[in-house]
Amino acid sequence: MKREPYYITTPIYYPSGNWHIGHCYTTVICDALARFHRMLGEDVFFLTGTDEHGQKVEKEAKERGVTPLQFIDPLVDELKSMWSLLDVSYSRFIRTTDEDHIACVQKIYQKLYESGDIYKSEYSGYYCTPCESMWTEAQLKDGKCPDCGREVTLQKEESYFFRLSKYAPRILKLYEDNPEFLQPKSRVNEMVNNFLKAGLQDLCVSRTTVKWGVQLPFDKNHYSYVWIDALSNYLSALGYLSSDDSLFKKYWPANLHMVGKEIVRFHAVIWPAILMALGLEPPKQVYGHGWLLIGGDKLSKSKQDAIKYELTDPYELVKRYGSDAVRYFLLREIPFGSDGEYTNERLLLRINADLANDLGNLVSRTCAMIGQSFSGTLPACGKSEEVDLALEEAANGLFEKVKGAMDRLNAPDALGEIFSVVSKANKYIDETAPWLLAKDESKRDRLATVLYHLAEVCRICAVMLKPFLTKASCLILRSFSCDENEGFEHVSFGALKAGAKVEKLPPIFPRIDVKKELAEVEKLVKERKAKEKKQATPAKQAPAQAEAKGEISIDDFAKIELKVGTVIACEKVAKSEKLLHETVKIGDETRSVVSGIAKYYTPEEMVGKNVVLVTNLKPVKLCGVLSEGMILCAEDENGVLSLLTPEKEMGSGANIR
Ligand code: ME8
Repeated sequence: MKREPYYITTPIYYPSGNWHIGHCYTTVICDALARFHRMLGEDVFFLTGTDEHGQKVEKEAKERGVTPLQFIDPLVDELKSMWSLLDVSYSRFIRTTDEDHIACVQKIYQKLYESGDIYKSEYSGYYCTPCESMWTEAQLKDGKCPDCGREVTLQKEESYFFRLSKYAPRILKLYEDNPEFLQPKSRVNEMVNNFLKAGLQDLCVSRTTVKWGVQLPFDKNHYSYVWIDALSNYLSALGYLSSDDSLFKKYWPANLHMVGKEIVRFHAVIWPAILMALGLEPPKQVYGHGWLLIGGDKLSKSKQDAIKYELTDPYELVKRYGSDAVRYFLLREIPFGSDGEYTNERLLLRINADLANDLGNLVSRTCAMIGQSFSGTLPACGKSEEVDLALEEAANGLFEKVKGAMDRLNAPDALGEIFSVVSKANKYIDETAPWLLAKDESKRDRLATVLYHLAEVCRICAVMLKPFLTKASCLILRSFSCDENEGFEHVSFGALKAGAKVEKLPPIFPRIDVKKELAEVEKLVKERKAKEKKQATPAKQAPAQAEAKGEISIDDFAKIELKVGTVIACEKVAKSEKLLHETVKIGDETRSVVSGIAKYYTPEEMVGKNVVLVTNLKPVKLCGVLSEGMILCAEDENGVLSLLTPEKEMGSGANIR
């Protein structure tokens, strides 16, 4: 039987680092949907990745004296490890620096150029020579460069443009003919009133000054500029325009692009226009979800400082409460399509009320009672009474209700349905009082029936929870000797066989002392902030001057301070496969240094080594660890690194000239 294809995407993330729980929202929702559709037996392709080109990355890398890829790679590693911590089951992680993506983007540009949808014109803007950056009038600060505060000059730059204006009427028609295309409905009004009604402007899609992008095949002086490159990932990941486009044929048009509301315009206006120009169908749906807020504002990287004592770091949250609890909060707490407030207290209250009390108690009581009264073997179900039938009915109706909610993409409602059955089962325990039945030998059959009902409800709820709570659901299924890999084949009451082994479970969600935990979190956040303040880089320095290429003078060379240092301690950087964190003694001073040599040296090998360092580089944070210098290495043609050390024994702190 042919399995229905289901193609779901998240936006591709900017490799900005400093990840917060808001970043996890889009991807965790998509993961729950992808898992749900897999369990329905569909053939799911779930795409996520990183959006790596552009001026910002080019500049930041330059300021740090590294290549854009050297700057980005550790951040991409971090993001991937965050998804693995949160059990995100993507089919492909695409990077816009992947070769197949670049080749596809070049073919898309070529096609649009040949069809006349891309044409050459002029872009005018304000140019800052030292920063090599072009700004719009609105971006200027008091008429000066917003980055370095220096004078800018009005310049015209030759650019290519995409004929977006041509497509406005067709996009309006797309909305009219397909009410499902853009959801929730309010976003349609935003797009129509704020953009489409007034007509669209053609879009600048190339630059000559920003070179960290995809080179245009028909004009080598030009590089892709933002959205065509980024949006095309949804096609390039499927092999569109490549020698093997079988995935594209199978999965396009996408079922769902899930995006945050701030990027709906790009996905619901620019993207369908590009697809129309390519002669392709638009995606079936774009959903613009709301934001996680803190104190009423969007939780974002730049707002981190304003956050008082809220812990927003996904690594720390997962470490403290487990991935299921973090996933559960994101999927349950925020009314779908709207914004929702994030606080540690709300997270802890959810964990205690729903996971520890309701679900945890139901499962542990059921397993414990089967253990005590039937030596851990599931008894056969006797004749059902009215109270049992009501519970059976609730359990039997659950799949359809959850499916209905998930068809509307509404994970909070889906979880609400599951937890309503969990609550009913807890109430059933109170009503049937199995602890009393256990004391009366004549009620043994009744006890068996009650415990069978509870076990079945635990099993059905665990199956339904699999897309959401990836770990706890499997633990529950295993404790009832069920196959944790099953889909939704057996979600009606009565599938559990009497005689199955039932194992006692330790508490899957231990109850948290909220007051104590909040105090600990506050202390942790305060300590982190104090540490960050101490490590903060000096006031933003003027960006590196655009130096003449080629030869440098002896004065230029003298600007680089090189010294010998001794590594006195070394460890792996937790969030990266490539980085080591060394503590280096340089004369009387001790510095924290991060270097990308984990593939070639173990931390043990590094300790005691005399190394050569650049000591006057601007400090940076790599994977969250401060680096106050760069250890020098030789690199062969295969990229293998070898440390530079003085040929004779030299004391630490010796100058290099
Ligand atoms: O926009 N609450 O990438 P990005 C909810 N590269 N979601 C949030 C959030 C918050 N506080 N903060 C961020 C980009 N997000 C582009 C996309 S696609 C072709 C290019 C979500 O790293 C945000 O809404 O800024 C978006 O869905 C995702 O994180 C990535 O955002």
